Amino acid sequence: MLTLVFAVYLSLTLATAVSQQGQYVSGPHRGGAAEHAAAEDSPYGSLWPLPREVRFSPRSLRLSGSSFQVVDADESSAGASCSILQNAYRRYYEYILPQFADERSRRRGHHHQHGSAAPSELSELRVWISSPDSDCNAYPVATSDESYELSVDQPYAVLKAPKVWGALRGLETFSQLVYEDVYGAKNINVTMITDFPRFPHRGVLLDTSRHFLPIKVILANLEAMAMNKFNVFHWHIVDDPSFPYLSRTFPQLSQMGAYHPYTHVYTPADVKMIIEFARLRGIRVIPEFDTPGHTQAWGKGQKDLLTPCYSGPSPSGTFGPVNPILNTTYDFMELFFQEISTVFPDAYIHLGGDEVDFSCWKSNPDITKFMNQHGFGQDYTKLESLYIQKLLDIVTSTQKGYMIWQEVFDNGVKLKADTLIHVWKGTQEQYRDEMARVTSSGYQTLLSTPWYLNRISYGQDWTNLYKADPQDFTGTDAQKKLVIGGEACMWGEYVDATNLMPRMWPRASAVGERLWSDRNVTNVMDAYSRLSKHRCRMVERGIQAQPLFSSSCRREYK
Ligand code: CP6
Repeated sequence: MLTLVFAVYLSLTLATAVSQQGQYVSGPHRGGAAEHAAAEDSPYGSLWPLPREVRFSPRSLRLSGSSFQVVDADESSAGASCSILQNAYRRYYEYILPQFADERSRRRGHHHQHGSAAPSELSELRVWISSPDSDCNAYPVATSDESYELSVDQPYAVLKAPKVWGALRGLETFSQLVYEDVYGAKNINVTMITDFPRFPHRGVLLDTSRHFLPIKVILANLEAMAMNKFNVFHWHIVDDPSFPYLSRTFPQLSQMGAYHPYTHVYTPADVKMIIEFARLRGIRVIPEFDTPGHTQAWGKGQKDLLTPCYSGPSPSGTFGPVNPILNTTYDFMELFFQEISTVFPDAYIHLGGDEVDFSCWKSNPDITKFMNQHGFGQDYTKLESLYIQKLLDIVTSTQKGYMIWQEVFDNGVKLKADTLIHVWKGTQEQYRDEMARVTSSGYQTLLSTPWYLNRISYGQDWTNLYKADPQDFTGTDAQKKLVIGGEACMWGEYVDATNLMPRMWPRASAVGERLWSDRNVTNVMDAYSRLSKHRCRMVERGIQAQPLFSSSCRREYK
């Protein structure tokens, strides 16, 4: 272990962030992803989301482009065959020293001598995976360890993490510590960081049904998610307007239901690529196949799946939700979800269950007869629950866990104990009450209501996103522990590849910090300073993140 002696250091614990701001106005992170604005600089430079514990020394070290490298520590349980790490080293080297990345790839194999760094130079970042099993070849899961410790000191920095997932988060943090001086040279201050996430589920929802999102945009968004330490891509892949998922078992679903059967579909190879790209960044991919509502596009390629609506005594030619009274419906769902369970490696599938419109069911005489036979009276939530119950049993038999929108819980459907309830509705008061109800029933929950990024308004709405807290409700400690995190949602009615990224970033970053950092990290002025710089860094890395307010970046988007 390194013993770090800080001749002068500020122990900037979270509680003292506010009081010490004044002492550190000309802190170490002037420059770097520089951003020019009138507001006072944060003592934490451009770190986003804020780590648990940060100790900066004023002593700065130079990163030499010709010799700096990211390497496996000798003690590490992960080696050269660990693609997650090797891939991440390359990525972050390029972000840290873009002007040297090409040269470095030519020099590969010519190893720099350990310990030969000039004074005040940082020669290496050594990445040390300390657990015997690094998780190198695994997929990230809900319980993956994302903690890490980072010590930046002479002659080399050490990033120690039990698993590769923590190493990924730590590499991002390391890259955020690097700043550029007035001559354009890269520097980093002697720093100690201990970090781990507040919540295990930190998601972003993309809707690829209202508008088809090209693979390129999905990948760019995953890249931006990694910069903000998000770890779940909730892929709302199909819905009413289109069915872009190319199913091997039921190819006619996208053949008939996609906006275009060849150009506006996600092939099995596309899906594989997205899942692997996400894995390399420690991001889980949870697909959502929303039923029984939001299924208009399914009906185009699957005969008899949807309920025929009636106008008086005869069918009107329109269709409603999935038809819950036919055995063929469940035969289809079984085959379909068998496929989904093999295509998507995550242990969870999101099954939707939101916003079911009963008017079509009400119009259909066969449904009415079924309702009477089952003694459901006029209570269509009972019919909805019957359908969901059967679906949950089908999905359970594929060995998957499930997430569902809050309506399924509200309707009293019997759920497996490990079901995740996704809260998305209502006012602040209503969603707090809902979180309290869900957790008092013993279910795990995650929040999206305050984080609908598709809703926009004039001004700095990120502060509202930032202030929302998923544990702000009345309940016991045991209830609070059932909150696993939240998701920023980008519904696609008014969003496609032309406006997704600026609408998402840096607004989603506000949610990212809420879900990663300590709950006491709530200083909006401090956040503004760091987020402005973080936004410029995203722009430098090619992300079209929109500005927070009047400002400039050292390197504007090009
Ligand atoms: N689609 C689906 C949607 C929405 C939901 N589910 C939605 C509802 C309200 C707003 C935005 C989106 N478009 N399938 C709700 C979970 Cl404001």
